[in-house]
Amino acid sequence: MAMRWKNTLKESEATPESAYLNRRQLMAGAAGMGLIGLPGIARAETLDPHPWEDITEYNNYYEFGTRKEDPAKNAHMLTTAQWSVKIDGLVERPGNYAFEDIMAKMTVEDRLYRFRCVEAWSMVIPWNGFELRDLLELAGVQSAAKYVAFETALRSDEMPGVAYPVLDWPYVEGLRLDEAVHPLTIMATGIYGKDIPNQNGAPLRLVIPWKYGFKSIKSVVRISLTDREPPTSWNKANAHEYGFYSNVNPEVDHRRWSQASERVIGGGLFSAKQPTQMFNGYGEEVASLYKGMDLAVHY
Ligand SMILES: Nc1nc2c(c(=O)[nH]1)N[C@H]1C(S)=C(S)[C@@H](COP(=O)(O)O)O[C@H]1N2
Ligand SMILES: [Mo]
Repeated sequence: MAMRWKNTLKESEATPESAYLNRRQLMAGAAGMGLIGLPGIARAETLDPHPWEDITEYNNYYEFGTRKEDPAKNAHMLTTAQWSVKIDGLVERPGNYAFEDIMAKMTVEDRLYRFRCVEAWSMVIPWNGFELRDLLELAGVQSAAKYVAFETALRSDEMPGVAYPVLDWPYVEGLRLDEAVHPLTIMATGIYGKDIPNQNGAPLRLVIPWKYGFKSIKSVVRISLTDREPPTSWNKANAHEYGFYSNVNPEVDHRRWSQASERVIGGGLFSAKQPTQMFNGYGEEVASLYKGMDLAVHY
């Protein structure tokens, strides 16, 4: 890739929360920095981030319960101190990477992304995070690696939801290597410039903006490079409804509901509906990854 993809301001020029809420101010800042021509910046023009409350009080994090309000109530139980990520499999430098050591080496950026859940709702979230490819580079990916597997912490004493066999715990996810090293794919560590709340997947969670939300696995403790497509939690739970790819696609419906439109979270009773975009609006950047693939087969 010729140019490092950035869609918002650098951390050193971090925009305060109030400025995020003022689109004109945000755009004025971007114009001042001469970034308007970049694809992501142009997109920022039409994106209004959701309020902090929507992002942190309406969550899916089944380890803390299956109701949308459960994670905000229960996730405080999760201990995030002394966090480390085990990176293993087909890498040059396997080991336990302490969260602090990772953060010391990574470049944290602001990324304002659309977020589309497979349940047909959406939000716009101002993440802070680093590109996953930089972390993978730290561990050194071997040439035989083709996929990346991810695992969430499993702590029965801190996670009341894992007492119920809703999913086969721990929560696991996976990406093809080219998806994992795509510059849009980040490990998020913050929202609105604050540390990411536990209910959103502290201290670090994956975000792949062109895929359904369940691919964005929370509170990651292990990343394994493999040569085979790894198992994923929702696919194991119901393979007919949830595939490995799970790219946002308005033309391929869920078995039980349409994916053509989405409910925009917020606005109470009058919560708006909007048409869902192919690859959640990121087709320009990612469609080439799926050239020649039948996306109705590889859903
Ligand atoms: N470990 C884990 N990760 C998870 C989930 C989960 O239940 N457990 N839910 C997924 C789903 S379905 C969605 S929509 C997003 C929600 O992220 P948010 O709460 O930050 O909006 O997290 C995803 N990551
Ligand atoms: Mo979801």
